[in-house]
Amino acid sequence: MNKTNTVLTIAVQKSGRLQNGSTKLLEEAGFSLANGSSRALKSRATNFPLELLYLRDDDIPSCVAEGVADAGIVGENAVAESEQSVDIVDRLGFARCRLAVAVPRDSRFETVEDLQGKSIATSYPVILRRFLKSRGVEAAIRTISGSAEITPSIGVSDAVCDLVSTGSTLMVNGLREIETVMTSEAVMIGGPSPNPQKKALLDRVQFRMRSVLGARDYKYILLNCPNGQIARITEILPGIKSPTVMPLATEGWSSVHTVVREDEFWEIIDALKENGAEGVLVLPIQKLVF
Ligand code: PRT
Ligand code: ZN
Repeated sequence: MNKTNTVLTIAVQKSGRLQNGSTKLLEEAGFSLANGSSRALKSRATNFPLELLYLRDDDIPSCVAEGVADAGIVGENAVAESEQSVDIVDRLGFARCRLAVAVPRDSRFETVEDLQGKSIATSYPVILRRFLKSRGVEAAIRTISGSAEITPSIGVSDAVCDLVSTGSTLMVNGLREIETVMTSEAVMIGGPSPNPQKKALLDRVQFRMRSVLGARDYKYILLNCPNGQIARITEILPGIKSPTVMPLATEGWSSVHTVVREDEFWEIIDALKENGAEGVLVLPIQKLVF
């Protein structure tokens, strides 16, 4: 399979909000990651030619662009802020958040245009500058490495531009969101032109990761219904392929099995019940290979 000694290097966050999701995804994709010292800067998978580099998230895009790592898992916001030439090769669906402009709750500011001539504190000056330009707003950008939310209350800025997930940090700091600058989630990035051996390894890693990600969106569903309702139930079910129908021990009844997207399931459950479905069972799927 991997006859050369080529090893694929993926940079992941050493500690922080991306670390858990990155490790979980790689482990669910079947890579056994050695549990070394928490101070280790790299580790080798024991069952695949894969090495992980543990870095600060901000360093991951440049590390991939410069070829120190072949790929990386990082927030889309960090990729945009870095302006490095890397490709987003997969969207990973965790660490979802948005970069938003927020203002003091009682202020008169309603849109970013109201911040003309004002000051905005942020850790994302590159993205914010581009956003302000696109809206024709000239405002002073105060670059700060963290805790931007505190700056309006201590008189350092009129507004902030920071990451938001639940919104509770903004609320605690008396701030109100007025604009979404970008939405973000964890992404897999790749650098320019990997050699063919590395490309082949990266393809295998991506294939496995996509199988895990695909499975997260789908559920395996089983239900019982009278035989006379099978045709109607099958019409309602938006399965990947035609459902499996098996007779039950009870005369005149069948069990119907299929795979549906979780969001679709909630849309069809009422119609299933109205059409005679009983004992509906919904199970998680570990891997889904299309
Ligand atoms: O040490 P290192 O540099 O590696 O980590 P870091 O401290 O720079 O980043 P970290 O671990 O905090 O975040 C890593 C990535 O997680 C970010 O770049 C985003 O892509 C993603 N992410 C998702 C978030 C959040 N959600 C988030 N809520 N990053 C930060 N926050 C912070 C935000 O800055 C604010 O202070 O959480 C607070 C807001 O949260 P809510 O829930 O109160 O709205
Ligand atoms: Zn960081």
